[in-house]
Amino acid sequence: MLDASQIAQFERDGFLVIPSLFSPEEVALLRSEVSHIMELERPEIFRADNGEVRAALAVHRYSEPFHRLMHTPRLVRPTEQLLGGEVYCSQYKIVSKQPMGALDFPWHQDFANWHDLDGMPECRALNISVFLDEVTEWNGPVTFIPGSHKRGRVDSAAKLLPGLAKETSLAEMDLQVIAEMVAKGGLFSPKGPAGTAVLFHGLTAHASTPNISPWTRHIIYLTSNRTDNAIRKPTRAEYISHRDFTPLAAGSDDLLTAPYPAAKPSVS
Ligand SMILES: O=C(O)CCC(=O)C(=O)O
Repeated sequence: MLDASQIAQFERDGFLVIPSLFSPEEVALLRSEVSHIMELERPEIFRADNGEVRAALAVHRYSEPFHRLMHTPRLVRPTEQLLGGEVYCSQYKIVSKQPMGALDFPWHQDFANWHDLDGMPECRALNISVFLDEVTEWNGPVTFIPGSHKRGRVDSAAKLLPGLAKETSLAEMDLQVIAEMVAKGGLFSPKGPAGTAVLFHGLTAHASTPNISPWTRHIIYLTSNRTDNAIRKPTRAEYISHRDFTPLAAGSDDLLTAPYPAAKPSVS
């Protein structure tokens, strides 16, 4: 659970970093699963024309460790606490930045797509991300504009990006608005070891540069939306914006490392 100062920080900045939320053992289990997932050919795995993976969506549907991860109380409870009620999983993905890769994410607010492409009524949704690799200034960290969520939804223009499914795009923000937000709030890129988590508001402006390092950068994103704010008019595939509005139930805290039926977790 978050304490009062963490909640105040989230409300002030629009994001909150939680160092070492997951242990090296838990991270190792998830990383070994990622290496299997990145080899799969499935519609949920988005690749650019040059073969670079941008993201693997709906990972809970084909990976038991990732299914368990989304039910760990360390992810579910802070989200419920910040959103003030029961939540369901509206999107769940691993975003990949391959060594020396070309893929980036221009400045955007996630709520723009949730609202315009999925019909989410209000911004009562947020992301919790977990680093699966150490994130440094070189491997394409996500950069946030502190306090930018307070400006509300701003104008954006749909931009097609390499490796995104054709029915989706990125809601790129206007450069002048970004400059004004940065003049007020500055820039901040959370960095740190694998296992670090970052919670961020659906209206917080963020972007990420390509990975210029020889190291991979995988980050998991669990997007949770309040069940009373479920999406009304989805236009994207179900594996991009989920229609199962069942509240996320938290399991036991050792869920991830508890014994698996097979000797080794595997993807199906
Ligand atoms: O992981 C990244 O580099 C950014 C991902 C992102 O901004 C998004 O999925 O909205």
